Amino acid sequence: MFDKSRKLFENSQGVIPGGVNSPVRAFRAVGGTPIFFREAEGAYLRDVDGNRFIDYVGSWGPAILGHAHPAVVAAVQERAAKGLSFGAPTEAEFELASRLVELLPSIEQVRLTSSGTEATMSAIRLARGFTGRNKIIKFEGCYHGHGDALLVKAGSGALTFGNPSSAGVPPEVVANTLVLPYNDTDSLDEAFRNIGDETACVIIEPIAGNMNFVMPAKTYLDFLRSLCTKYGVVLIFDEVMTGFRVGLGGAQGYFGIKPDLTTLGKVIGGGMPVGAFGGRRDIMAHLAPLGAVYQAGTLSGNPVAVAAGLKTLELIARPGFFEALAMRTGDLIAGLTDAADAEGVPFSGTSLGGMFGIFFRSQVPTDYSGVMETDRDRFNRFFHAMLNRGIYLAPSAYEAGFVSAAHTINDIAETVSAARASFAEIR
Ligand code: KE4
Repeated sequence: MFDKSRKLFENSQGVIPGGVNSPVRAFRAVGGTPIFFREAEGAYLRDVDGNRFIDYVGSWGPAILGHAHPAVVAAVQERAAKGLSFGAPTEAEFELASRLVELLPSIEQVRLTSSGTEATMSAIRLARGFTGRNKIIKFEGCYHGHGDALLVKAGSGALTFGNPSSAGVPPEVVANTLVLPYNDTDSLDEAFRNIGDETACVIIEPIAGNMNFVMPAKTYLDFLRSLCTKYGVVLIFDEVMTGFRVGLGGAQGYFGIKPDLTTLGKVIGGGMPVGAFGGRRDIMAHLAPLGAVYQAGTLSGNPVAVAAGLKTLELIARPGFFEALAMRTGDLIAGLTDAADAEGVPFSGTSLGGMFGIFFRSQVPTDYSGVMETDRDRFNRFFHAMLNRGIYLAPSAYEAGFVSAAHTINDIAETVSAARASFAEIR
């Protein structure tokens, strides 16, 4: 079933570390051999062995329209024929910036990058330059890309600063990064009382999609917003994953909370390399060439990538798009939950817009410790049972899942049927 993937994986490990260009693709969490894909269309992936899968990864979020949407492909082809990159301003990046400003009221100005990591790394440098402060706060279970200051694990005590979570990150680089429990107001209150005046920014996933799918309490985010305002701390919503995925207004629109800066990626590139960070004009004014905070990128605002992003944003802004997507995703979660119940497997699921989480645990977790209580071994067996039935889930128990506008009612039914058999297999 996966012979060619196995052979390709063996070969690629000779020239690419671990055979992959991003660790989560290596199937280390779930075991087995990563699947090498040849092509994709709509809700379906086709691997090098010719197997077809219904895709619930969607390139980790970007494929919200489904793969190879004809209008997006045409926009890319048309733009590419006029030149791939100029390293100079183009009208298209002005259009994309204008569209982001129009869609997210908290964004008065925005700068484009080529990845989410660049966006978050730049946003933190900007917050530090704007406030003149060095400390930053992030949360356990949240991931913001592989920028050094954010590769940090919680310190031993509640208020002890982080230690590197990766080799190659000097301790002094994360000595100013405090890691707090997610969705916990007491630790937030204590931290701000102790270091609020020295803190440049808080960066948070307003819905945590990197410890599966964890929705914080609105009161928690409201409290965070009020503390940042009180202490002059820049509130950064990292919406690289949630932006234009949970709704047209992102998580900030869903919760009705205005961050000072927002980072974006994934959907805004429609599958091509685009990231962005933006927000209050008075903060963005500190960016070079206007201000003293340096930030740059050869391919930032690349016209071909921007063309894919512009067309994607145009199509998802159509009336009823997110209502239909949310309904389809909700149908998936309801079907999976019924199937698990029927087989007596402890399971729970939740979703918002086109993003979902599934847990081998009876209740949906509300924080990192709750996620750690889920039955990871059972998830891994379920992952492979579904893979063998033509369903491609995220290869980790700690990742969110994604539905596209191309997923049909029949795709959901096929997925639920495969899940029923898979739950029976792993019971
Ligand atoms: P990139 O540098 O991978 O474009 O974006 C980093 C990033 C920043 N912020 C959030 C909230 C993110 O989810 C991400 C990247 N997400 C992962 C999926 N968990 C990308 C997959 C991968 O690392 O290969």
